[in-house]
Amino acid sequence: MPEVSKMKKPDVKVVLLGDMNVGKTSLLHRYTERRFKDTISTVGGAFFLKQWGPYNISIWDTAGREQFHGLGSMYCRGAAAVILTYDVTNWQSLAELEERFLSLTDTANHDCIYALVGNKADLTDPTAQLCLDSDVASEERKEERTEPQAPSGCPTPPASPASLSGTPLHKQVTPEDAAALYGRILRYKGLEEKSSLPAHKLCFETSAKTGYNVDALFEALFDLVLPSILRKRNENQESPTVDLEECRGGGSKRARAACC
Ligand SMILES: Nc1nc2c(ncn2[C@@H]2O[C@H](COP(=O)(O)OP(=O)(O)OP(=O)(O)O)[C@@H](O)[C@H]2O)c(=O)[nH]1
Ligand SMILES: [Mg+2]
Repeated sequence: MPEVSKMKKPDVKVVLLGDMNVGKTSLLHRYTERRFKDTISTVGGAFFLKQWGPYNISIWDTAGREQFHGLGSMYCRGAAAVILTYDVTNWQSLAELEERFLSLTDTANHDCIYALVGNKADLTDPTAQLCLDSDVASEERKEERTEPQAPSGCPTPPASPASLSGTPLHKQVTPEDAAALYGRILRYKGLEEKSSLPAHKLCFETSAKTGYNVDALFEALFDLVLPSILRKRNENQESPTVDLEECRGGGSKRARAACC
């Protein structure tokens, strides 16, 4: 386990929120591990620290199950961006964002950025079945080399109902539905549409399964939270915190052991 004092301090926090089964954990796996793997329903929450240039970004994956609902606002505290995730084949998962999850973001930063992400696009949209990310493609080719029977190119791993039947599933949520919800989120936050980022910059359709649009989502958000990072760093410079470890000097090891 890494020594706590050596862990990098996150500059900013990004939180994944949304109903159970929409694919939050799978999106995080796809982005951080470049693959789609089996998941189990998340308990509580977990975070991943991403180095983005000189900055450290913590990405929090939260549980969508109702029993963990109370934790949501705690995870959103101080968030610079929230990824509100739904499943494009499940209308209720979009409705839940407004009914159950939006109020949890009241604890986020006042200038928090809200992205709406419709995952599982591979089930409805042939273009999302194609793997466009060259990194993802090369990782998956590596995996294929260990499984000689797999076809070449960029297949979608384990078979889904859509890929089995060859017929795309019915898309229950359109980009227009997502854009309309984005407008309502701005109103809920008391923000003017004219002075906010437009819906097309913050509404994404993704596939954690094929990697479609996943890098584009995270990287667009990281670019957008840069002002938050710079502001926080400036604030820290203006009111620097005292490093107690340094002040303790030679006695620091004993003090840490006693404390923990
Ligand atoms: N076809 C397809 N299936 C997906 C995709 N993303 C996730 N899944 C599947 O959807 C199911 C749920 O995925 P998770 O990532 O565990 O969902 P979650 O939102 O983290 O769920 P909770 O942790 O319970 O809140 C799993 O069976 C995944 O394999 C996707 O992009 N396409
Ligand atoms: Mg999960």
